[in-house]
Amino acid sequence: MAGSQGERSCVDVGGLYSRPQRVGKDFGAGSRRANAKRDTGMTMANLSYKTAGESHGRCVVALVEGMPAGLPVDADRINAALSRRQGGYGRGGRMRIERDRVVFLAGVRQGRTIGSPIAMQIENRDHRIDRAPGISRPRPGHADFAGAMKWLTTDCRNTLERASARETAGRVAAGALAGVLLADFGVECVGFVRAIGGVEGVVRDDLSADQLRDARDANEVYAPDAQAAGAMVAAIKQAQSEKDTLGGIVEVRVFGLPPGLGSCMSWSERLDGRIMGAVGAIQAIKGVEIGLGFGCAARRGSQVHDAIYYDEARRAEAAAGFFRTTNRAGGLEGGMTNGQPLVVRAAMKPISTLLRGMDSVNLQTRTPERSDYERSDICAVPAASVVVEQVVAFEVARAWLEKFAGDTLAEVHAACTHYHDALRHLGTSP
Ligand code: EPS
Repeated sequence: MAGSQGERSCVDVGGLYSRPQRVGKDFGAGSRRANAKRDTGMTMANLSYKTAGESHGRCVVALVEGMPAGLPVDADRINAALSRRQGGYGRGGRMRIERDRVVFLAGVRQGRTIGSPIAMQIENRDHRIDRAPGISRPRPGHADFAGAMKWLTTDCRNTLERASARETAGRVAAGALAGVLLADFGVECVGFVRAIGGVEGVVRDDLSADQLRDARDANEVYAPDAQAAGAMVAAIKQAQSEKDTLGGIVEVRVFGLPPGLGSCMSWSERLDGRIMGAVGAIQAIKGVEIGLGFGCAARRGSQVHDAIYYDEARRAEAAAGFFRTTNRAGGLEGGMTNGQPLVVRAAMKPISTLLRGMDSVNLQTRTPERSDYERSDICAVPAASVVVEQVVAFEVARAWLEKFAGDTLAEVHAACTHYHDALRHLGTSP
């Protein structure tokens, strides 16, 4: 049987940055060294990231730790994600000023990661934080009011500078870097817009990653349903003319995942909870669901769960021949991937800065006044689809490196190969 202790410890993975041979997506038979390392009880830094930066400060910074050495950092891919985040119909004047591009400050040599923390910087062209006016009439829905109470101030400026969705440029840079890792294993995350302002598109469940991406990229609201996309643009124009804002629903599908990422052994290891937490922590997100999500509640079990089948001819695929004809679970059972595409949806509230304002209170005088207005977006749902896509990518990459740990990319490949080899032989004689 593949994966015995002796077998694991004697196979070499080759040079530091070399990749073991892969056979299409079946990952072939490979080294056991990464697992041998895990058997020694050696601990490795978890993949994690932090961001720093204020909306009108000098820059946004993302600091990523735990990335294996030897990953070619595809700056074009990261910049493409940053540009997509800046785009989408409904954005305000700020996005005509900014030109988000990543600058690697640390962690990379000759185009590859070296295993150290990776610092990425995105410049803010509109940096004027010291000259930006104070805000004392909090915008309902924004962080203004709660932040003023928390930090005992009548000026909401400090709070809003950090609460601003400008910070999501850093999350996208980190997620896109994680996406570079995932792409090396054939895993693709595709985020798109499902609904804006009550206009919902129809998106078939059986689209491939490429089909989904092509349909999404064909219009300026990132909605794969072209007809609905037109109606979404019209809805945004209407909201703008009424000095109002719009929210919507975004969806992310992750293709090419093996079973077994995440774990049911501890609540904090469950991948569903980790994804929901990370997505729920994105600015303006008020709801997150996986697969059928809230739709499960009114159905019977037979209409919720996905029956299991097996096809010997598909044994070389990532799920080792096991398959489902439905994906209501959204690719997760027991907090672990089950070999189906991961499906995550998130509800974004409308932007809280309204041209028409809302009833508020002047924190200095405590008299009723309309809320403050600052230049803002009318609808940032298309941008949010990119942010959620990248935040999900990061959580998946973190789970990936937990299961397939390694100091170098080559070792991560070796661990992955070993697992797929074992999976293909599950339940059969050696
Ligand atoms: C934001 C207000 C606007 C948005 C900003 C988020 O910025 P400004 O006040 O400078 O016009 O454009 O989003 C971004 C800058 C971005 O990069 O997404 C807010 O108040 O949250």
